[in-house]
Amino acid sequence: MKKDNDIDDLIQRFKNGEKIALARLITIIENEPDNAVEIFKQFETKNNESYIVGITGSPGVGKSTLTGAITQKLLDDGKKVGIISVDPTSPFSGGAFLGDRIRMTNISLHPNLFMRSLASRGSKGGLSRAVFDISLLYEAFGMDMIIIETVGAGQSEFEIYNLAYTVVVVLVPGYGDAIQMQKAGIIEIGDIYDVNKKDLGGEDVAAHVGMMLDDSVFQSGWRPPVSMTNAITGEGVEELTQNIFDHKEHVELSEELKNKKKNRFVYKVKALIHEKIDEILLEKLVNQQQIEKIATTALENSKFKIYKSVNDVFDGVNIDIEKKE
Ligand SMILES: Nc1nc2c(ncn2[C@@H]2O[C@H](COP(=O)(O)OP(=O)(O)OP(=O)(O)O)[C@@H](O)[C@H]2O)c(=O)[nH]1
Ligand SMILES: [Mg+2]
Repeated sequence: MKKDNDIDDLIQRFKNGEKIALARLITIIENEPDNAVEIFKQFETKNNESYIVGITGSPGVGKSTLTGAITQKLLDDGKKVGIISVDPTSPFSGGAFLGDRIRMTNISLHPNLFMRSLASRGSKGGLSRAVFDISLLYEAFGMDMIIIETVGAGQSEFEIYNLAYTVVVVLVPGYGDAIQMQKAGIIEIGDIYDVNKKDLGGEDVAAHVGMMLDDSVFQSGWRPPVSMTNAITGEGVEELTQNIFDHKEHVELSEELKNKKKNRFVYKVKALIHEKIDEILLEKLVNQQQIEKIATTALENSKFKIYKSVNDVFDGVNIDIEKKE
């Protein structure tokens, strides 16, 4: 546990808008999730709202470059932006992060921008916890827009559509045919599609996506638009950014935003309850020492008994949980 006055001081500086205090608080929450309660308690009266955009797509399609280009536009409009980049391919939190850093150096010093990269492994309490907690801190910090960049759709530890209000799916030329896209579940999750690297072609990919969208039914009344960009030169980025704002307006005018916000919290509450249940059960049923004992006994005697030994833990246990009213 951090000393209370440490955290108090950081919170004060955070409330004064110091980016360095935001960075420290993120680090504390990532490494010592138990401190989250202490930290978030301080924001009880705050009710800041950020709009959350998810940018997803296969490795190397240009998500970071695009994020940089979109962010530049938002900063030019005087918006405060928080970025969270998740890189599941990097085993080290420093790895791909460095590359992202280099691509974004020209804007990363902007006073209205804050960015954080996360490796998919290594966050205590899990990746989805870290992403959520950082987004919550960004909201407390007064970000207008939060952009979450994550590889892939559906394979990540957390699903981007549980957190973001607008999901942008980024594709590239030569992505493959419509069937592959459908198999990858890509057509279901995007609110917006973008074919990046248009300098290398990609009209066929855009046409395929368009055709598939034409065949789909959109109950929300929003038909995902398809744009083409060159993230390096910025060509098409204006249109993509406009699409994001159009979708934002669409969800704001309907009930959708309310549902999305609720979904984001339902997802989080479930995760937190799972954590608590794990904690309680481990405490009541078996402690760490007993777990280790079962493991060593199995290793020393018969490793094939491991299943039985774990089952034995539950043998005759009466899990009598009373429901709170
Ligand atoms: N030709 C071309 N190259 C691009 C374009 N956009 C990005 N790139 C390049 O594609 C490579 C990958 O770009 P990133 O922005 O790192 O892609 P990413 O999707 O964030 O990559 P990961 O986070 O590693 O999955 C870099 O070398 C970029 O310079 C584009 O529009 N055209
Ligand atoms: Mg990236």
